[in-house]
Parts: sequence; C-alpha cells; structure tokens
Amino acid sequence: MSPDTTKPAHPRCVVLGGGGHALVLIDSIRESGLAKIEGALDADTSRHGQKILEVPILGGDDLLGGLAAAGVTHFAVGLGGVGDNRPRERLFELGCSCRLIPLTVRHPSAVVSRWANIGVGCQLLPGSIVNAGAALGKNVIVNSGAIVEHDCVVGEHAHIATGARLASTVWVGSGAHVGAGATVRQRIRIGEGAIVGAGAVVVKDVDPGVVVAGVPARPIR
Ligand code: JB2
Repeated sequence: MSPDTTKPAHPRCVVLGGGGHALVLIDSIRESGLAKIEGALDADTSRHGQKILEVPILGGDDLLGGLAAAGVTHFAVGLGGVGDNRPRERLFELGCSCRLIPLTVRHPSAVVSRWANIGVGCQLLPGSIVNAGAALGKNVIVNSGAIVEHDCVVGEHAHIATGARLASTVWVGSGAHVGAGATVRQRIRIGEGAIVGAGAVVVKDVDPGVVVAGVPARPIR
C-alpha cells in the first residue's frame, strides 16, 4: 500500500495558551505521543520567553502564520475557557485560518468507544469516558474524569468540565459549558452557550444562554 501523503508523517504542533489548561493539554499530547510540541503562544507578554512543562512560550498569536510557514502542521487550543467558550472558538478559527490542522488529543487513560464520533480538535483528557453512540462536534473538551454516556450529542466548542457526567442521550448545544462535577440526567437538552454551574444536578432542559446552578439546577441568570 502506498503511504498516505495527505497526512504529515510527524505532526508538529503549537499550543495556543500557556495557563492551567495548557498544562494538562501539553501533558496529554506528550503522553499520547501524538505530536512534537514546537512551542506555546500566550496573550500575556510577561510569559514570553518562559517555559511551560519545558515547552517554550514563543510569543503571541501573531506568530501563528510564521510558524505555519516554518513547517508547524497542527495546533491545539490550550484555553479552558471556564464559563465562556467564545475565546476557545475564536482561537480554533484562528488556527484553521492559518491553515494549521486542529490536533485531536486523547490521553492514553481516556476510554473512548470505537463507536463514538469524535470531531477534529477534541480534547479527551485523563480518565475521561466517551461511550458508544456519542457524537462530539469539533473543539470539544471532555476534561479529566468527565463522562459522556452513550448516545449523547455534544456541540462544537462545548466544554464538559472535570468530573462532570452526562447520562445517556443528553444533548449539549454548541459553546455550552457543563461545570466541574455537574450531573445531567438522561434525555436533557442544554441549550447553545448555556452554563451549568459546578456540582449542579440538571433534571430539566436548559434554554440557550441561560446559567443554571444548584440541586436541582435552577436558572440564576
Ligand atoms: O487569545 C489568547 C489568549 N487569551 C488568554 N491567545 C493566547 N495564545 N493565549 C491567551 N490567553 C492566555 O491563556 C492567558 O494569558 C493565560 O496565560 C492563559 C489562561 O490561563 P488560565 O490558567 O488563567 O486559564 P485556563 O483557561 O488555561 O485554565 C482554566 O480552565 C481550566 C479548564 C483554569 O480555571 C483551570 O484551572 C481549569 N482546569
């Protein structure tokens, strides 16, 4: 069989962001052996020249085009975007506009069914579970220890935070955030851009853009 020349043999990746989320992401990329990390970019100029897990913070996002021209092939969005996934979406579009490929990251400890559909640029972090029939759009984070049960649908740029649990057939709209340790009951719909507070238990549908919190979860904004 002739080699697939559409796929770079050795992905070379840049991470966008150099804070807490980038720490876990860089570790996950390394542990998975997915790509060589050439550097990180950060908006905070005081970080430039520093290192994160031995990865140099090269400068700001204005370097992206030059890095692509110099042979970097992939990017990974290193922002967690807690409570607002729009900056993550913006960085995802920026990376694509520079003709870089979104790196799909899967830590070796993540349990991901072969019958799940995983979009480009998704991040399946340590100990996460994505079961059969689940479908994740592009740039979704399933953070450490989070569970996406069978037949859930998670829209693009959404973030299922650390230890959150989606019971089966939950629908999560694009850009929504399900907070750390939250639980969402079967067949619930979480609207686009909605936020589920940490530790909430969601037993009713959440409208787009609404913030819910508590047990049982109620709208607070
Ligand atoms: O537009 C940007 C940009 N905006 C902020 N481009 C780039 N390249 N970098 C950007 N940043 C940088 O991201 C900030 O200057 C900062 O260094 C970093 C964000 O770090 P922080 O630790 O504040 O947030 P985080 O999103 O990496 O992590 C949060 O979310 C995770 C899910 C934290 O709450 C973590 O504890 C949490 N696990």
